[in-house]
Amino acid sequence: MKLDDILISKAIAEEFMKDFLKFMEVDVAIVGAGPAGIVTGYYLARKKRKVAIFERKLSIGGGMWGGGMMFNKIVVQESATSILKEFGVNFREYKKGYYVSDSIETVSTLTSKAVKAGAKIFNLISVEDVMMRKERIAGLVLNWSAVEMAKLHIDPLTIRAKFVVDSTGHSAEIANIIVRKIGKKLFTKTGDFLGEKPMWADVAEKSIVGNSREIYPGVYVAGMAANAVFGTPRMGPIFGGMLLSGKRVAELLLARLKSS
Ligand code: 48H
Repeated sequence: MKLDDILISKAIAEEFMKDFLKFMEVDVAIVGAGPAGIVTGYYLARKKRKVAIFERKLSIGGGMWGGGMMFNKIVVQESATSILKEFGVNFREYKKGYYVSDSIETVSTLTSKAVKAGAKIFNLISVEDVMMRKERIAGLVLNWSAVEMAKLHIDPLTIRAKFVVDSTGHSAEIANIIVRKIGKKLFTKTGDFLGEKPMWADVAEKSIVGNSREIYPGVYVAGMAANAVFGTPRMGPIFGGMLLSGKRVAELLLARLKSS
């Protein structure tokens, strides 16, 4: 059989567009495919929720690939090893309570499991704004990252979501958009974005699951962004909190979706 160049192009364009149209209305739209966003997507998709993850970069996995300072190992504490086990990621005990896994294996396994569970990941798309309905966020405003990078004046497209998750990491971009455009109305002590505090792994990892929750009607925060929103320290290259945070937000959303 002779290969037809045009059929190859049509296959890509048509199949992508089918997916894009299918995921224009979702239960949960997740911003950022770092470890927290991927884990959130996995637990939602596993329960048959329609979930799309939008990632600005070409690569999936956020800050996990590089481990700590490009030594591509990550540390996970005891309380999160059950998640590694559930995903089938290999790890070994370094010292009592400190477990180490290969960052490449971890990112690729989390991603593969999330996609196979049904979470749809769109890479190279940046979320530049939110869609608002009354006092609630009801969707995301998307553009190609290439448009963003080239600073082209091209209008975005919009998707509808029952709930949005901000898992954009240190920058907590969705929380910042809300404060900038809507005012100090986050569910923090002052309503403001409180900002990440300096390194303190123990406090950071103990706080992150509690910080992983709704921050504005219709918007939840997971991962590093959760500590940034609530003014809690960073934790360095220990990733248990990211996994536990993603799982926690998925559990909260599953309960909300059930009751809505
Ligand atoms: C689309 C976006 C947008 C946008 C950002 O940084 P991440 O890996 O985030 P987490 O929370 O899953 O994991 C944090 C961890 O990697 C980390 O940085 C740690 C533990 N640091 C501790 C420390 O002390 O430094 O992933 C976020 C993803 C990235 O891939 C971004 O490209 C993406 O979100 N993203 N995607 N639209 N507006 N903003």
